[in-house]
Amino acid sequence: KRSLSALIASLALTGAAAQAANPLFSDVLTADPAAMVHDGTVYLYTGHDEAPDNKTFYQMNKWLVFSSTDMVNWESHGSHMNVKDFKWAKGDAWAAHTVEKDGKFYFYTTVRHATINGFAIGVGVSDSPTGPFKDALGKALVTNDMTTDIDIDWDDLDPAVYIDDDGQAYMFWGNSQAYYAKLEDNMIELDGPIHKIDIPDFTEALHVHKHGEYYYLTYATGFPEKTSYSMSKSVTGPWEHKGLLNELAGNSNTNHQTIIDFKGNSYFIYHNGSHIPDGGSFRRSVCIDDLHYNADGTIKRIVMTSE
Ligand code: FUB
Repeated sequence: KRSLSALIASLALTGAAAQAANPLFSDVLTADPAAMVHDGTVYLYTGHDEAPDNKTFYQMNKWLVFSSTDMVNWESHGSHMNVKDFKWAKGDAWAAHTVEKDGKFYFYTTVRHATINGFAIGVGVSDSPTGPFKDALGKALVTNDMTTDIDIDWDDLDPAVYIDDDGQAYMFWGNSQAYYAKLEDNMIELDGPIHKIDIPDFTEALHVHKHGEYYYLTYATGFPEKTSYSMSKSVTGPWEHKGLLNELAGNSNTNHQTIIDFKGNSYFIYHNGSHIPDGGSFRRSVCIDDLHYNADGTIKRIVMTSE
């Protein structure tokens, strides 16, 4: 491994964005990253893999939050929410996403519902980006019985929220079938119907961001997962498919991304199974790599780095 100072010096020479070595944290397992830029700081929300090995399945009970003002030095703020904070859920602190509106922070997350079959989406709320967050609704925002036209119980997961330039918030989510719906001004109710999005080879991990005049819908494709993306001039589509953005993330069958612009650079944040000595599909680690746009708005393939 290169030392951090050597890494920063070499990045300065090549003109690349300075960032910490991958994987980001060696002392804790992190998965399903979602980043929010707020007041000159990046807040990184992650899940926490607790499976003892890579043969069983996910064991995830709480979420973690970290912050940085330079993408190199990261401060841990511990756990901002536990799946037990959602009294109506029975476990599975899976992928989540945070946004800010009018000084409040909303944490949209996947959990397994205790009484309605399948996954569901809950909302936490806090006055601080680092929490603690509390259950905003006392019930799920979306449950599996609200999207009954697809006969699987895991299609209501991986929420990602995007607030458009006019202040209207949209929530995207799904597995196998992609969905979106408007959110009410209060951010904790759906405003109108649930729409389907048809994108090729969609698996999960929808994420929406805007750069310049384009909206980008990125998502996990296939299994083991790569990352694909589509572009549009509107947050509600139609989406034009642009192909692969990232290859298989080393040693992990999932590849869950979030994309931000921060202090003049763009970043692709994802997870892989590179944790030493026992990383893998159920023991994942968040990584960060540079993301570059072409002049026509398309995105260059991500070059994953492992040191
Ligand atoms: O972490 C559990 C699940 O794995 C997430 O909800 C998916 O996006 C995949 O990363």
